[in-house]
Formats: sequence, C-alpha cells, structure tokens
Amino acid sequence: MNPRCNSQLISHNSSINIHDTLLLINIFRPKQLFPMYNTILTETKGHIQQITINRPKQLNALNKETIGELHEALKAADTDANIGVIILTGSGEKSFVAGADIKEFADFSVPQGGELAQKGQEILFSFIENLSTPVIAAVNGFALGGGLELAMCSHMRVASSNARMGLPEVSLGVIPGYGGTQRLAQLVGRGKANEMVFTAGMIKVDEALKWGLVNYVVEPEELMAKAEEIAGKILNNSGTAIASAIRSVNASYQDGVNGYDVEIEEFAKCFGTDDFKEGTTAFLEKRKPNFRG
Ligand code: CO8
Repeated sequence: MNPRCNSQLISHNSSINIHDTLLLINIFRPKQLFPMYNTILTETKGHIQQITINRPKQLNALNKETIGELHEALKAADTDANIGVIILTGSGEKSFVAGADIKEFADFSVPQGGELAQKGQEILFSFIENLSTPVIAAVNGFALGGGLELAMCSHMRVASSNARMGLPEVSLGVIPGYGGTQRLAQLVGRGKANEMVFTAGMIKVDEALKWGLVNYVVEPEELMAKAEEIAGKILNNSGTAIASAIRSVNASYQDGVNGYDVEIEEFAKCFGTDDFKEGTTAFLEKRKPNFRG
C-alpha cells in the first residue's frame, strides 16, 4: 500500500489517538520500504535477498539484537516464495563481521556463556546451515571469531581481496562458540584449523582460497557482482531440488545420520515434485525449464 494512503486514512478519523495511529502505521507499513530492523539492512533484488549487517562503528560485531534480527530476516527470506538465494554481507568496506560483540559477554558467567553459544548456534549459525534457501556470504573485510563462523555456516563464501579471516577467541581466553571448531576443520582440515585456532592469527585471502575456506576472491568493487553472478546460476535451477541437496549434503556432517540414506530419501522425494516434471519435460521438449519450486 502506498504510504500516502495511510496518512489519508488516519486524517479522516479525528477520534483516533496516537497509539491507534502508530498501530495503523505499523499494520499498513510497506515492509520492504520501511523495514523494522535496527542493526541490519535488507534489500530484495529480483529473486535475491541481500541482508547487510549494519553496525559499521563496531565493525559489524554481532550483538544479541543483531543475531535476533538476522534470524527474523533469514526466516522471512526462506519462507518467501519469491526468494531463491540470500546474500549476507557487512556494511562498509572494512569489515564483514569482527566477531561477537565482546562488550556484551565480557562479564558473563559459565551458564551465561553456555546459553549465549547454545542460543546463537540454534537461531543463527545452525539455522543458516539448515535453511532451504542457499546463503552466500560476501565477505567484505574482517571476518573474525563469530564473523568467520557466520561466513562458514553459509553455504558458500566469496571474499574481497582486502578480507582478513581468523578465530582469535583464544587470545580472549575463550574458544570459538558458534560452531567454529567444527566447521573450520570440515572446510580446511584439522591441521590448518588447529593452527588458526591455537595461534589466533588472521589469514589473508590467498591462503583462504588455497585452503578452501573461500570459493572465490575478487576486488572489493566486484564482490557483490560476483556473489550475484553465482546467485544467478543457482536461480536457473530447481529450488526444491536445491533444498533437497542442502539437506543431503548437511546429512554427512550429522552424528548418527547416514548421509547416503538421506540422499536416497531426498532423491526419491524429488520425483514427486512439480520441478522434476518441469525439468525433465523441458529437457525433452528442448526448452529452458520454468521452475516454480
Ligand atoms: N566486539 C565489540 N566491539 C568491537 C569488536 C567486537 N568483536 N570488534 C571491533 N569492535 C569495535 C572496537 O571496540 C572499536 O570501537 P570504539 O571505536 O568504540 O573503540 C571499533 O569497533 C573499531 O575497532 P578498532 O578501533 O579496534 O579498529 P582497528 O582497525 O584498529 O582494528 C580489529 C580492527 C583488528 C578487527 C579489532 O577491532 C579487533 O581485534 N576486534 C576484535 C576481534 C575479535 O577478537 N573478534 C572475536 C570476538 S570473540 C567471538 O567472536 C566469539 C564468538 C563465539 C561466542 C560464543 C558465545 C560465547
């Protein structure tokens, strides 16, 4: 609805008080024009949802509010039939995310630390990994601690040449708590992961690329274009099949789950989808598929 309609609606009813007015504005607020978030920005570009962590003065450090807002924005994008790919990035040119907000947990107790890590993993890091919509991290600068963990739980990573990555937690007297000890070893192998965690050092993108921590490295001004190029290729394909592929790939990292069995199950499910009918029919009719999944 055009926002001007809201003000007309309100001005024609003089008995409405300020609370009713605010309620009406909230009900009729066009969500994409006036997003409710304080610490992130969202932008829809065709079938791509870009989510930008927007705390540049704190180098986009993740506080509780940011983690909650990211959860909401990701959930909204994942359930939006119009969205086929999510791109996560940081505001400004210096930092993707410089970690969890140290000020927020500096005086935490053991139970509070446990709760922080557990909740964060549940609503953001494992949540992203298990979304049905592919998430590309466009790493535009520092990706440290929780920032690198955020990039690592995304389904793939593109980095700008100025990016620096590390898990500096042991220099603060803690360890990575948002899945870093697990996912870094999965991505680069245990030896390199141990080196990064134990030394708390930062690596540059040439090493990150060599180790398989990032998929591509490009100049900063080309970062979003590269992420969107990959997104464009993904968007040509079946969304339901990609969601099945995510579940199947993730299964191989789950304890007590046989990834091959999950693959068979997911493979079989594809045969009942409209996308499968469309994909195979389009091939046989020598035309491009028009996927709706
Ligand atoms: N948290 C809070 N504030 C931060 C953070 C952070 N992680 N990183 C940077 N900032 C703030 C700085 O305090 C500073 O604020 P101010 O201007 O108010 O002093 C502002 O951002 C700019 O930073 P700098 O002046 O330090 O900028 P530099 O260019 O000199 O340095 C660095 C940039 C190297 C990135 C430096 O800021 C730095 O080392 N930051 C901390 C990096 C870090 O240790 N990250 C890991 C945090 S721990 C973590 O992520 C744990 C995750 C798991 C938690 C699980 C739950 C317990």
